[in-house]
Amino acid sequence: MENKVTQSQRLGEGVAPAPNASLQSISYNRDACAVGIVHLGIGAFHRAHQAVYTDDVLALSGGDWRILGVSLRSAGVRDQLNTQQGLYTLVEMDKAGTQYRLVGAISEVLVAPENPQAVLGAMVAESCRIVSLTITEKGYCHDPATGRLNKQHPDILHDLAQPDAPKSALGFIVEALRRRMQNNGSAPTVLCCDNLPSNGATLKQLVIEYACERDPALADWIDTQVPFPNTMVDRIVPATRPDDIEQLQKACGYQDLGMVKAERFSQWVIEDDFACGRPEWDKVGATLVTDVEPYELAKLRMLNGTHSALAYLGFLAGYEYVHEVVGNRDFYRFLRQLMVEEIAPTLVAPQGLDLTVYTDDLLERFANPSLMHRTYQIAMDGSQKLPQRLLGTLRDRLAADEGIERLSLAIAGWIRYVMAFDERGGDIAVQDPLAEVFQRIASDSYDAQDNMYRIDDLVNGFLSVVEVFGTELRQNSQFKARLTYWLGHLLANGAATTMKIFLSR
Ligand code: NAI
Ligand code: CS2
Repeated sequence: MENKVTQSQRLGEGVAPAPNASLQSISYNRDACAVGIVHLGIGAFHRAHQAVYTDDVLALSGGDWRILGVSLRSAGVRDQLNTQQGLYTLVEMDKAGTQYRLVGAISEVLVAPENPQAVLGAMVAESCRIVSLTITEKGYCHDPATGRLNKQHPDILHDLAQPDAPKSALGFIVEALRRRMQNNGSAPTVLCCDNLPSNGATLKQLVIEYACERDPALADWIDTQVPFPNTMVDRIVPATRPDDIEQLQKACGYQDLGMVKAERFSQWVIEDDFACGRPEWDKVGATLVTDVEPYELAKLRMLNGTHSALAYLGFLAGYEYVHEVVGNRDFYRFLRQLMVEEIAPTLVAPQGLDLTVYTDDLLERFANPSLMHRTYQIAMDGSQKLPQRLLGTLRDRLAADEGIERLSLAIAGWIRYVMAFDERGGDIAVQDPLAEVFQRIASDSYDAQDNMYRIDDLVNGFLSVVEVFGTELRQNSQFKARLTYWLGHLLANGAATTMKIFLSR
């Protein structure tokens, strides 16, 4: 049986091991289940979330729903998983302890840059009934403020010039759909599982915008034939660190370079709109609904908005990990007030969700010390995250003439972070598609003679980045004033002292 693991050997080498009681193994015949899903973006989150739900369905009732993973960028995960027949370990950690389970839903991984035709072939096959994605917010080649296609994105320019050898997810999806239309084939469902607002609808609009550039008739076919259901996805899945691999080896007796770790909590809310079937995810804990919006807005604003706030302010204060930030009493109080006083009032809670209970549940999840979730990881790609995490909330608060102090301090924290130097004089390696733009704004706002930053220039410069802030926020005098005030404090006093100043008001 391929699902065996061996003591002090790599997972998948197939030698009968000494059974490890704490390791939940595969309980179904993987070879009896054909591939039915092609997943673009075979990263940690997919392997700890959608693939686990799908693995549970296969264990429950079988079916041709195995997953062909695709990396559109690099060979790392392919090299980790293909030598172990797609098998990997999920390590679930919380205060109740640690659980280990093998996940068998993934059949293999393809690396698109090495063989784009193999990826297209898998997406075009009639057996492919779902194309799903977790390619990060920046993978959509869109303007984060408007959700519209960035037609000047290098990958889009490449794909329009070489449509049969695409680089972008949009390029792969549209070329595959074109071939399926030409073959008079069935239309798959395209299932976005990224943290985007109205993620399915946003992706559909981007796909149609791109398809219009190639063939309006194709765009019409996609518009009428291909479902793009919205989803809300939630599980905290930090990037795997070398320590995690070592700890797994000590616990289970084998090396698994493709392992992933996650909190025990997991939630998946899916719009039930599929063209040619889906796994029975509702039988294994997912929630199928007609309207995902209330769930998605609550999660993106309450969890992700607060995550981003603590990532920037916590990193600046010198905290490497999320649990350390919420372990600081000042930061804990600030984050709880941010959720209760400024975010929750903008929401209509999904049926059955008490937003105050949700607030405390989120803070408890953030406090999980086992995850070792780095503030630096959450801080990346902020230009692609802020619009749906903090700026939508800000706009609603301004429209309601309600207070924006905590939101302003959080956004000031992001500006201070992307200025790319920390509070101890070190550099911050800002990971963001617009990092160079931010660097230029910061340097243009620096007064060498006085050895200080002109804060008005900083604020005006950052608010002029329309891909993040759109066009109207820079006109809002209240927001500009409060952003200027808190950015001034962060530059003069640092994040920890600024937090004390905030709480003492
Ligand atoms: P990861 O870094 O493990 O994987 C990212 C995947 O996206 C990789 O396969 C990478 O090749 C691909 N990718 C990156 N840039 C791309 C681009 N420009 N075009 C195409 N593919 C690209 O990250 P992880 O943890 O899997 O998260 C991925 C996404 O999943 C997040 O950005 C978020 O939208 C969503 N998510 C993540 C959660 C988490 O806790 N990690 C929880 C909820 C949602
Ligand atoms: C995090 C999310 O890295 C980040 O930006 O805020 O990945 C977060 O862990 C998930 O959305 C939780 O569901």
